[in-house]
Amino acid sequence: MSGTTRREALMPDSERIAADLRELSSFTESAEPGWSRRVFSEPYRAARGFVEQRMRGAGLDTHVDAAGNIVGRLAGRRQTLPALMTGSHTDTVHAGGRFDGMVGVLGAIEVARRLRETGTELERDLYVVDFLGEEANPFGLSCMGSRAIAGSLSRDHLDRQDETGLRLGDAMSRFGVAPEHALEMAWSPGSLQGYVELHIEQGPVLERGSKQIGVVTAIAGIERLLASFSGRADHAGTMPMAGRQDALVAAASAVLTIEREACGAPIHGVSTTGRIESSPGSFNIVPDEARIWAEMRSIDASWLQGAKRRVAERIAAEASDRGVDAVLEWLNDSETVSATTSVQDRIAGAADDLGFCWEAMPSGAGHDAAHIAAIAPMGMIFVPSAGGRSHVPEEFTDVADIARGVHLLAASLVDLDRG
Ligand code: HGY
Ligand code: MN
Ligand code: MN
Ligand code: MN
Repeated sequence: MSGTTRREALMPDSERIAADLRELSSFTESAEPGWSRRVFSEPYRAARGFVEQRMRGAGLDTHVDAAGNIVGRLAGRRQTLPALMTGSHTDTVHAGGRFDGMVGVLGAIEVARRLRETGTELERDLYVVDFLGEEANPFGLSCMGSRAIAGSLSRDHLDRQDETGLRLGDAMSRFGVAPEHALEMAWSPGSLQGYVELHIEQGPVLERGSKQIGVVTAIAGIERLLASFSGRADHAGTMPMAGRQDALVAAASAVLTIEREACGAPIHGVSTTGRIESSPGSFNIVPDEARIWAEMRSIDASWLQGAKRRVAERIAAEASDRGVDAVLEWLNDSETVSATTSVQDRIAGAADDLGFCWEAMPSGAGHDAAHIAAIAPMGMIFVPSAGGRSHVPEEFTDVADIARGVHLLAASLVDLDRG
């Protein structure tokens, strides 16, 4: 069968993908709007059971590794060759969408089905992975499972605590995984020929440009900040403005500093303060304590490091002018990572052969791919997000767009398999 015929033959079954997405989206934490399937939650556990069952139904041998990743394997002809890997995640943000991550896991399972149904036997093993805990979470560590596979999960990570004081390592143990072994389970560089992740774009670029496919060039680095402000409580009616040490105003000033810094980024930069808290929280008491949870991202690594430094200096100075102490704790989430040019070229070539219009673009969102890139040549395929919305109940990608992404994922993996 010629290359083109083989590619056409790998066209996925859209109805099957849509049915799987519907069923997976039924596992959600509450009656709130949107989808909530946080890492370690019961709906997450149940959803993983569904995913493992679908992997097996697609002919994948499955196991759960020490870090809690569900790993499915489709044996290739020559199993000593460096393997191929694809996958994504099935945890969600709180009140989020039903496509972020899911498209990459269910799409990869559909690829495995189509390879078997068309008798397309790969030279190499193909691994399909549902990575544990990709989303930001109360432990402050995203991409738990892909870090373990990449060998970048550390003991410090396992010691991170949520707001109840529960250690991440203990939460993993309660979930049935073996965190101690997760520290020693890294896949060796060279064990993988390539990793390709299919994901929704989560932004407006493809829709605005009327493109069907994004070929990802880089994944933004993410720096997260927990800033605490301590001032002095006073009577809100009697203390003159000039004499106040208002922690909440200092925090609000920091929020604007963080936003302004990103707005001035020369190439690419975004920043968000997702949460602010203050106490004592009464109309008539000047707040003496405040905290903000923020993050900054960029594909421009040097700008990101400079931005961290400038923001830290400015926040400290503005707080000091107000007689407020500021304590900043930075949590590096992930480094800026470039996709591998040769993998990008394979994806773009397959997209051309399939007649899909595509554009090369960076990812402002973080992904498991950013960590797997440490041990494998990495590429990502984006499909459009309606209105550019994600991490919200309105998140939507049309099944025809998803099917194009799955088709391209299959064709790209077949091309990579040829070496
Ligand atoms: O936050 C992110 O960028 C990803 O969607 N988890
Ligand atoms: Mn995601
Ligand atoms: Mn996400
Ligand atoms: Mn991802």
